[in-house]
Amino acid sequence: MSAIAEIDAPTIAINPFSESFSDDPYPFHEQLRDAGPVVWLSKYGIYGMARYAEVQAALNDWQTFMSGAGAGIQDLRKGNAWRPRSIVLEVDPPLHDETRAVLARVLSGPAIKKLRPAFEAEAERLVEDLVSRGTFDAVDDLAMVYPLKVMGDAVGVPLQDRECLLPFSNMLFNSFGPENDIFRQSITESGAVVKQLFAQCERAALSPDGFGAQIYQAADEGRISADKAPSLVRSVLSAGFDTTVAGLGNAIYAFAVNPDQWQLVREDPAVGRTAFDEIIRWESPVQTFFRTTPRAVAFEGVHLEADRKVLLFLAAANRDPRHWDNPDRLDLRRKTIGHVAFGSGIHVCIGMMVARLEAELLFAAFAKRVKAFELVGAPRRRRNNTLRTFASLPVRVVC
Ligand code: OVV
Repeated sequence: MSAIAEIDAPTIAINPFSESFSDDPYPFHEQLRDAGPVVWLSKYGIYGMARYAEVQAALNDWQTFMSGAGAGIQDLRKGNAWRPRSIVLEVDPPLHDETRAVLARVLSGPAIKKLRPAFEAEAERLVEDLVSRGTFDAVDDLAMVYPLKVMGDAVGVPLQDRECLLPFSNMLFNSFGPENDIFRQSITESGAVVKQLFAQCERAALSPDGFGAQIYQAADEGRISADKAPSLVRSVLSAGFDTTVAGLGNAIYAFAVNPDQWQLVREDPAVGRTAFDEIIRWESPVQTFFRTTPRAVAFEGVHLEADRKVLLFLAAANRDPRHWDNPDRLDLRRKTIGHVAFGSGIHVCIGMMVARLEAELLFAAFAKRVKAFELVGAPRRRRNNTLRTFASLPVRVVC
């Protein structure tokens, strides 16, 4: 028995899924961090953690903060969810390790290296076109276009079948949060989308040489059972598009409002290769994920009840002044190792090398041609229960 008495988590009335929180999460993040290592979010009856040390520790303790009850606010062990669970994100070992191993092989370093020539050619082509236009929307014309093209090709989704990907992800990332206005709206807007997305996970719908086909091959080889292949393809389609759309849009915004930092990218290719990690530390595409307590837990001297959802504020951890110097400042020379924008631990983003490659090659293509990005209209955010992303980002490039 511990000699130290456990305290209850302090209660906070903040609604992390409200419009005002989404408009500007950072002051709320500070309140959450300052309230304690663990807080009780009374609006939803869930715990929250927003400090770096605790978020990092929770991500690395899957026995205490499990994923098998879902990565959203809903406990997938109870009731009927609108979606089947992810068999990699929303499971614990040992099943997790088997499915993860298949994706790890498909998305391995050598596999990603092979994508480079095609990704580079497409980055050059797209950026050349955007630069010749001079003014464009960095969301509609860039952040949505590039991942759909290069990752769509890599997975093996036919060109004409890609429109469902972003509406599906928008809804899925909303569905990790509560059934609020934006969640309901994204469901109404995408009635047909779920069907299309699920159809796209079938073997016959995928090209014979992409990541999708390779997942089916793993089933042929007996490394996973055949029924798991469509579900793993769904994971790749769910996680591999809207996240990078958000990250790339946030990147152009970051460069537009920090022109000195864009100069660093232009001057030093090495900065360009690591810039994306600082950008997603600073403005994290995936703001939050949930875990669940499988039993009553003592954590950092705080008592947590069993079977409670725990909201991990990845984005708040990434700006915790207890861990980072001057965290609100975008500093592309900073050592970003340890940021949790890709998560951490056994569920750490398995596609991160693809995301980094997309960013690196786009930044390099722009660096050759563009002195500065200027906002030419008010950026508009796309509110989402999980993602921090833009709906529109009108920019002009100065050459
Ligand atoms: C990281 C992530 C986001 C959304 C969906 C999934 C994973 C999945 O595995 O389905």
